[in-house]
Amino acid sequence: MTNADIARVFKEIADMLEIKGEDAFRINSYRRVARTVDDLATDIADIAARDELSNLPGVGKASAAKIQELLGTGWLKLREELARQVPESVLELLRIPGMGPKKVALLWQQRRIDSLDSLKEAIAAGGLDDLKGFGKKTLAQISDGIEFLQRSVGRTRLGNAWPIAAEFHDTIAAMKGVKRVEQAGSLRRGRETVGDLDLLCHADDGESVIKAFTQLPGVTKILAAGGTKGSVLVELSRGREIQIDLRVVPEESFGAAWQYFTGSKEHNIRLRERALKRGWSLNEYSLSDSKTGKVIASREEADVYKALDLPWIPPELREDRGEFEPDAIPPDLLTDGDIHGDLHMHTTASDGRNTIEEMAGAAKSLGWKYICITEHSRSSTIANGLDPMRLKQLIADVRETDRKINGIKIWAGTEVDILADGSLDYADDLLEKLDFVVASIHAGLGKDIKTNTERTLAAIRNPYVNLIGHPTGRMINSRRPMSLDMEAICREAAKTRTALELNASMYRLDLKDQHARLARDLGVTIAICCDAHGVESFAQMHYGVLTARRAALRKADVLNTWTTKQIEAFVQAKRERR
Ligand code: DGT
Ligand code: CA
Ligand code: CA
Ligand code: ZN
Repeated sequence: MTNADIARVFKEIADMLEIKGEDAFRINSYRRVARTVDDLATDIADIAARDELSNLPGVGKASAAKIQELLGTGWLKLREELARQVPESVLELLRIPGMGPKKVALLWQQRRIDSLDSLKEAIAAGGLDDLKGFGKKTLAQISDGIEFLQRSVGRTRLGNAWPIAAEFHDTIAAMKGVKRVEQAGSLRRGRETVGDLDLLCHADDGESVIKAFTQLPGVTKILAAGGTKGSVLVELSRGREIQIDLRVVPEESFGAAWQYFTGSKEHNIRLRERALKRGWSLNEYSLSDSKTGKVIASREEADVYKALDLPWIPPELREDRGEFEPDAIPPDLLTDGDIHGDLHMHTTASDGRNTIEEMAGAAKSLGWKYICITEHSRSSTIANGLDPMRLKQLIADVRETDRKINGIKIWAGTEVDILADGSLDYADDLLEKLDFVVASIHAGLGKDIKTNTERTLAAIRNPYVNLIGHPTGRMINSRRPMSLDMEAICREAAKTRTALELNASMYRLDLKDQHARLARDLGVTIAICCDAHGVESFAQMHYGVLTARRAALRKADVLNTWTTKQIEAFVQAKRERR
């Protein structure tokens, strides 16, 4: 069990206790443990092995014993007991945006609502109209939230699917007689969520590979196991599974199969039309002459595209969004290696887990040339935001660390809150002391499009604001985006030379691909940032790059591919513009 698994169990226990109406002190102690474990930089199993669990903040003897029980058996008696009392489907209600344990308790205890479906029915039938705390507006929001949840159900965030896909890829590649394994489907295209995983392989004995595949650890159900295709379910997290399809294909048609199973379906349809016009047919085996059956291309993916007078199209662009047009594929399409640093991150000074030195060290080992430390501002109290005094201290700390550490530039910045009226949480004369300013909206996302847009535009117009952080505020599968006039925002950003963020966190990916493409088309500079709260978050840069490639971003469109000097000039240019 990982730290995250253990934290999740403690959080679930707290939720279940709260839904049952137990006392607040007990509930909070479980929440505290969840937070402590989630924030740990070291593996909890190591701490347990050293018998040091009770040294952790908020972890008493009883909690330590529970952690030991979980690590030892994978089960927790208390959790199972509670689960018998509070059904899983009641816990599901917590996933509705804006719904907390107190509201769920009320619905469950007073109206016997125990699932998304029964809640939906009750609202439709007007059965909750007289329930205290559930006014017309709240009920409308809940209905909206349920619809959103049910639409996203079954799709897994790219960042949750990626490690599992990589693990299965490597395990299969190591099997006897396996010559080649590749990812296909939406994962290869870098979609923000994936329905299932698609793997292709070429092997001496397909049937035995499929058999071994269906018996791998983590498999919870075998859906199909034949000579050329196996399909299984694998546990992602408690109660959530993902399907993995493995297909064995002959070496001579590997390219055609890889092209076909990468999709998208819409892209494939267009490609097949092109083949048909030439009197050819295209399927997962080959591109061939319809009359004679002669194979034109099949071994390599690029051969298929080339025969159809197309350049090889990067998978991220295969969505039938104009990729067949001449010059649609930029020669300098962004790659992972183009990224030189990150401009949005947190340290222990606000709600991060690592120090400035540690973040700099990790960035340096990635070959990056600069980072910018951007702590939360004072309005973000739950994130331990900095008041002006603490920000001044942080600037001094950053400057000192920058002097001490060679080989990487460390800038002092902020992620300043954009307040309700569009003004910022720090005064201009304080912002002026910083090297780079990220401005983000963290509260009050539920307003109308005009209010949200005006609020964002006001921040863009501030001469010290260089980047708008996670512009829509969405959380994939859990929080909808703010409604925004994205075109107006892009136009103003381009005009004022303010960058927009493509937040690379797997929970956000905000701007999303289509918005980033619009921004690019309107001349906006994009910064891809991990919004790291610990050194391990830097690995998420890859999800940001994939999303940027889906938007056809070129290297020069992306601020953090620029040199240190160019970024400093970017900041200066906006300040001098007024
Ligand atoms: P997903 O799994 O919903 O995230 O999306 P994909 O794109 O991975 O779709 P999936 O797993 O159903 O199929 C993988 C690829 O196989 C898909 O992108 C294109 C190809 N494919 C599957 N079924 C069809 C089909 O009926 N027609 C065509 N042209 N291609 C198909
Ligand atoms: Ca798929
Ligand atoms: Ca599939
Ligand atoms: Zn942040």
